[in-house]
Amino acid sequence: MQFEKAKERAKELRDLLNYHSHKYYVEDDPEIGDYEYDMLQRELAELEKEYPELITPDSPTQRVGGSAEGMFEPVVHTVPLESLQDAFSMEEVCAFDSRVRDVFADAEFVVEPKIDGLSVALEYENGVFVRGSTRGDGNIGEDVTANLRTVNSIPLRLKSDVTIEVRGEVYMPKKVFAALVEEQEQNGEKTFKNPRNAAAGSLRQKNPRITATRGLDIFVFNIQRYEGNEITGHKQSIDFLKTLGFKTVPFYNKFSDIDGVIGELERIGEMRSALPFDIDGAVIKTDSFAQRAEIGSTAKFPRWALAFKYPPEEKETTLIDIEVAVGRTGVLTPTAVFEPVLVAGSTVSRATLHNQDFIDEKDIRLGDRVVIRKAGDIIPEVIRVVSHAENSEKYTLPTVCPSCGAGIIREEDEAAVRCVNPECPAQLLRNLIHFCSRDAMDIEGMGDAVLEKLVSNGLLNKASEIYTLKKEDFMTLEGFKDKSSQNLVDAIEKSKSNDLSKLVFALGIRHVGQKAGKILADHFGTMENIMNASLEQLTAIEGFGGIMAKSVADFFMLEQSKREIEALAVYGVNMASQKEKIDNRFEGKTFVLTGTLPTYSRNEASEIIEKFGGKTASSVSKKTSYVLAGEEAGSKLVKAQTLGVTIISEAEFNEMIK
Ligand code: 0OX
Repeated sequence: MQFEKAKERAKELRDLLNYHSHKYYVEDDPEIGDYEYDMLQRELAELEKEYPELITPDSPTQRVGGSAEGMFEPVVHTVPLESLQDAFSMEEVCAFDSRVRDVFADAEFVVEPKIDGLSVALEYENGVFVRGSTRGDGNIGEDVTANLRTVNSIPLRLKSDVTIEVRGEVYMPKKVFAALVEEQEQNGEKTFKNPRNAAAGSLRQKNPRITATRGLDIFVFNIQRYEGNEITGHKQSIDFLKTLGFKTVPFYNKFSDIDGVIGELERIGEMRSALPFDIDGAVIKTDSFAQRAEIGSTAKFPRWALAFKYPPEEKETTLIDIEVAVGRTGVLTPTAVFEPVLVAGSTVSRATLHNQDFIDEKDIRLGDRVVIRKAGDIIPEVIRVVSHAENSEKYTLPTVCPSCGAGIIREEDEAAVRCVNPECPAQLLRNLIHFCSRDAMDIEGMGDAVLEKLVSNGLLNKASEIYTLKKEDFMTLEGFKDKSSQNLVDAIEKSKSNDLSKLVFALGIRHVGQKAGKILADHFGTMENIMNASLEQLTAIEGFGGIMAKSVADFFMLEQSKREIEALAVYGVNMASQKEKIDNRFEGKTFVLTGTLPTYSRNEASEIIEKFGGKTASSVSKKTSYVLAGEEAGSKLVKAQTLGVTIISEAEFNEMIK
């Protein structure tokens, strides 16, 4: 390539890689797969090799891995956790074999799976686990001992009292990942993109209790430091690690020639999708430690090892249909329905198409030949169109709701289009399902099928009506007898005493997941306080974003929402948080804050007033109950004096809230 062209492309690649690296390491939200990233990185490395003057200090090729970040104590690795040189073709594998054989014609290789997780170092003193750390940049990592202790497959005591440091890969099994994503979706939380990101996020939790719930696992594959010197090769070392009680890489076969190695790479490639954990390749390692020492390392990688990367499996199929479903919040979600294909271990026939922008960007049309892949080896996605069907036309989402026929709108700054008809039956059913679900009102037995029957029989038109249902109503439904109907009535009754946080989540306010529901309930104590909260007050809550705050304020502004809450209250549904005992001593009182208070900020003082059921206003009037005045109070104080409004100091205020 010409120098000018190369220079331009190198800049483009640097920018791209830096962007994706930030998405991956910092935001935990990658946009492209590891394989695509590796390919870009490789292209840049090749350009830089041809034109070394193109290397800049910020080039992503100049960084081996992610660097350690503040939150955990740094750990200096006495033996660095080296990284591996990648290979993407069998030619590169053969070239590696030749390089090693130039030094040792009789070299033997061990091939093991390359687990797609996070490398960690585990230190044991006299058989006891004393410290665990992340790889970091290979030289300095982070102390994550407390979190690693929660990984059940990491032995806290070894079967022998040895002092040893080992290296392994912490990962999240595919099944655990799928369950976690489902849970996150249900809670309206952001989902992890793949098992590796989920493992990284879980291992870097500040609270080890959270890590403990994440089902992490480990495979140990290396001795970093060990005093005993009876071990002379890699295979033997893994056998030894097994006898100490470690869970080691599940297969590590030895081969004396490259054909054997290639056969094993192919065998692992075929097994890949059936394995219960993600791998992103296979590692080829020279077995003999003495030979390794002679072959040596470059500044970045050992010369005696190679990582062979498998491309993500892709399959071509025909797009038969695009189904459009109406979600709980009215969003129209298009789903591709294609001829079933076997990808990465299972047959898939559907994949989300997200929204109109996604469809437009890829120009997806009915009847197209499309390429399917599984993101993170799990979630099917359409990656591109191969060819359009004859006479095909651009696809546009329906302009009316497929469920109720009402008009569709697309809000500013949103990729989604939604049906805004509050009575749309598709939304109603989804809302009801959400309302009764376990994390919401937890009404056992009120599942999809029952709710669907109740709605289609006209017995249920809104969530509050659940509390008007009688045993006889259920008895009219097919399959319901005396006992099963009574069980449902009892479950409904029981849900009335749920904590407020469950009700807030159950209302299905956009952007308000389980966590936000709890924050609101804890912060305001009662439903009334939440309903009366101003946008300002909502925005000021810690852990509450502007979008959430607006969504809550908008929800409670609707007459329909107010009526629904009123009805729920009338039917006896609990409207108070159990966390704080409600104390409404300031009910009906309005405070005006002025000047600088000695210890409270304005926000803090307002929060206290609201917690006790009072209100704050910005200007003084005859209706003002108290003016809470601090230093340098100005015109408001004068006005209060003129109107005869009681003026109190912070000390007096403190007396009132005692
Ligand atoms: C893995 C894996 C990672 C030791 C020498 C260079 C790299 N992710 O499964 N790294 C290594 O080897 C280290 N082996 C592995 N199996």
